[in-house]
Amino acid sequence: MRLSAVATFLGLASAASAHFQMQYPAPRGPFVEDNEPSFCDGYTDAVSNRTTFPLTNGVIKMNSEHPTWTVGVVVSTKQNPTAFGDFNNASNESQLAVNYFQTTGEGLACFNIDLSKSGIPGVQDGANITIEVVYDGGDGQLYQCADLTLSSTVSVPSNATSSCKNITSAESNTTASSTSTSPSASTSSTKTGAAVGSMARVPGVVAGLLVLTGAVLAL
Ligand SMILES: [Cu+2]
Repeated sequence: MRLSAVATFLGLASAASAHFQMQYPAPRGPFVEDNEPSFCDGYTDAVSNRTTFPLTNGVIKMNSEHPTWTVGVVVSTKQNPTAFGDFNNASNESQLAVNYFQTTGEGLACFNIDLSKSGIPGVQDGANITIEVVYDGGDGQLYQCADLTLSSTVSVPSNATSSCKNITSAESNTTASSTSTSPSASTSSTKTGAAVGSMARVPGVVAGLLVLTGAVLAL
């Protein structure tokens, strides 16, 4: 009885240890499941054979072994980022190129990454950067890194994404533009609200004048 309970627990534990694998661009080294909760899947140093990666209209292809998951992508512009802090800006905030979003589905998945719109200083044609994909499928945060050289003239190879299910990502630039849109939207709704409010006050003013008039007449 106890043994079968232990076996069931181990079975669940091994199923829960399924993670994710970045397929494109190539990660720093072969996937090591046990190291994925660690910085860059345990690969602490940048590789010399960097992937030449599109500055605009890039794609991340990965395999998810969890049915529901959250993913985001952070960027380091250091030549050899060796720790999580190397992916932060001077204010110690994550340099996000793809904002965290949640999606569903196991298997191959692709999402967009447009580094040219990330607004991160130093992200430009010819730059060496490192991306870290941060994934959480319910058993903690997991990390894989890819060392890149950005190019404005290459595009994603078609075979890199051929068998891929496209999913919608909330890129940081998309969020930034929707953020910049929403203040004007809320401003206009505030204006509308103010207009409605002043319209609503008019009858009160009129009523007050009528009362005054009535009071004057009564005198
Ligand atoms: Cu997992």
